[in-house]
Amino acid sequence: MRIERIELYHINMPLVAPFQTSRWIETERAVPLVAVYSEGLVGWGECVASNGPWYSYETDETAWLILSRYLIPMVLGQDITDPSQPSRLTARVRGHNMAKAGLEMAIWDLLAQAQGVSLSHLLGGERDRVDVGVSVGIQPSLAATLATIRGYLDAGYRRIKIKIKPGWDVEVVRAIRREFGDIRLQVDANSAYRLEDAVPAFQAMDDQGLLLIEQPLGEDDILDHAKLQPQLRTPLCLDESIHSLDHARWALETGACRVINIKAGRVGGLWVSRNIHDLCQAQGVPVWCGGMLETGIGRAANVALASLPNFRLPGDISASDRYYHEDLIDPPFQLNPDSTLTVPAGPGLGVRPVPTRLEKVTLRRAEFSHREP
Ligand code: NPQ
Ligand code: MG
Repeated sequence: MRIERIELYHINMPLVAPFQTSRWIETERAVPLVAVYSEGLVGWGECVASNGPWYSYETDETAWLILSRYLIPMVLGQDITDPSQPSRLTARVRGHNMAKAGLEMAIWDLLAQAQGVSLSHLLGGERDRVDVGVSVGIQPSLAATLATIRGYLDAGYRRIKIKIKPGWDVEVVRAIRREFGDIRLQVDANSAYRLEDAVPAFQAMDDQGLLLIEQPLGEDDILDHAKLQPQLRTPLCLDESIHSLDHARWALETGACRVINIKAGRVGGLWVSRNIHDLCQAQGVPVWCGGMLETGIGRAANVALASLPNFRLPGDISASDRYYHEDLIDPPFQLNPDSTLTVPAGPGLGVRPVPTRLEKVTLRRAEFSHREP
């Protein structure tokens, strides 16, 4: 399929409540959306870069720049026939994985639509529903944390992840266990610890039956995680540290983790995500799908990705109303009673923005067309 025209939308969506991690707070979600046109079809992609360089160096503004100036010109006018092509066409750009992934998602949506198959099918997915959980931000108090978790359990979520930081960790986990017993529970530090603090902090939690401890150490670290993991029974899971298939291989070879969180945005797209999935599957290492507070567009891609067989732990892929009063898509994603989301069965992503809703949240728009040489 020849890529004829691309539109970028810079949107901003208010969150239902602020989301606080160990290191920053998100109150709204400003992201670039990508629409790719070919042969009368349109494919949609969401770029998950944050409003500020807190989770990674990418922001909505850097992604907009890199997409406009470099990535979009690399694919415009190209004839795309297989799903590894977007990654290869943009490989010359160093980093900026979220920008790459947003564009690639739109092209995969287009390719799947052209073949008349779902994105899940194109990826090699095998499930029609995926297990999901909810990620609970750091709350103002322990009582607020327990109340928030109770609300999500009542809503039907059967896996809880809490954000932790030094001083907000062991006691919170113990209190959750006292209140809710042996629910499926995991913690995410977003790299707030150093090795010397992490050893005592996580040894103190090692008897709490946690599913995993996510990214305790540096966002660019593998070596110290490899020193920490052997001192714990609980599996470590890397998130921020894994940006490529090589990073995943290094983490597994050094024993830095026993689980990997896959976010297509962080690793540069669905093609790399699937390769990391396959590597982990071959080595018996489970993966799960992370979340970046996506709108329905990015959420649909996450659900499709999580339908692959080695996604063996519940994803951070909550229903739309966990984050937004009104999603871009209609109907929004809703939680099934068994704590799953249904994988869209329609062609491509199986969802698209409602034009009037997109218009309401759009800050600016840009259009790129291929000029015949
Ligand atoms: C994580 N997500 O697993 C991330 C952190 C996170 C659901 O816990 C904008 C950009 C908002 C990046 C919110 C969850 C974000 C973001 C949260 C990353 O570490
Ligand atoms: Mg994380």
